[in-house]
Amino acid sequence: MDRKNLKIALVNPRIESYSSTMPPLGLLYIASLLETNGFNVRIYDIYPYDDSDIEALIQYKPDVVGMSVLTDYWNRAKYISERINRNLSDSTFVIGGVHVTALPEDSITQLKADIV
Ligand code: B12
Repeated sequence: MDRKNLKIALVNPRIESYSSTMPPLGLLYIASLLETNGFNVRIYDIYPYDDSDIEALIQYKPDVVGMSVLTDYWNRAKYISERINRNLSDSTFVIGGVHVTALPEDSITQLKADIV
């Protein structure tokens, strides 16, 4: 498949905290590298209080979903990953970030991801 036709969505499972108003820099680094190499990337910095951003992600039908997980984000990440697994079963689901780097086996099992 042509790189430009591969739809990649990067997901930040945002929670409410004073510093969570910052953009997710780690995901943005990944997005910039992918764009430089010709890939089509969208960032979903998911609003914590309703599911409209999750619905938009599902409607987009990405080929690859990459979600970043800090420990503080765990419950929200679990909720979003359940929606991804239920509605985007054909997408490759990749997880990364501080929490899953520390606990890769537990994370890939609990979030039912394809790649950690
Ligand atoms: C700078 C920093 C901040 C800044 C900027 C964060 C931002 N907007 O990205 C501010 C002050 C805003 C901040 C806030 C918070 N932070 Co902070 N922060 C850091 C710090 C010092 C460096 C992070 C960084 O920029 N790393 C460099 C980038 C490149 O790494 P990265 O984001 O992890 O992403 C890379 C990889 O992890 C990986 N990756 C990440 N996601 C994904 C996803 C996929 C699919 C893949 C394949 C790879 C991948 O690839 C990325 C590129 O290389 C670290 C401590 C440290 N020394 O690492 C703490 C740290 C990450 N923060 C931490 C915490 C708890 C928070 C807050 C939740 C605090 C709070 N309660 O509000 C918030 C979260 C807000 C947010 N949106 O991120 C903890 C996380 C602990 C944990 N177990 O999860 C850390 C480890 C500090 C600590 N020791 O407690 N933080």
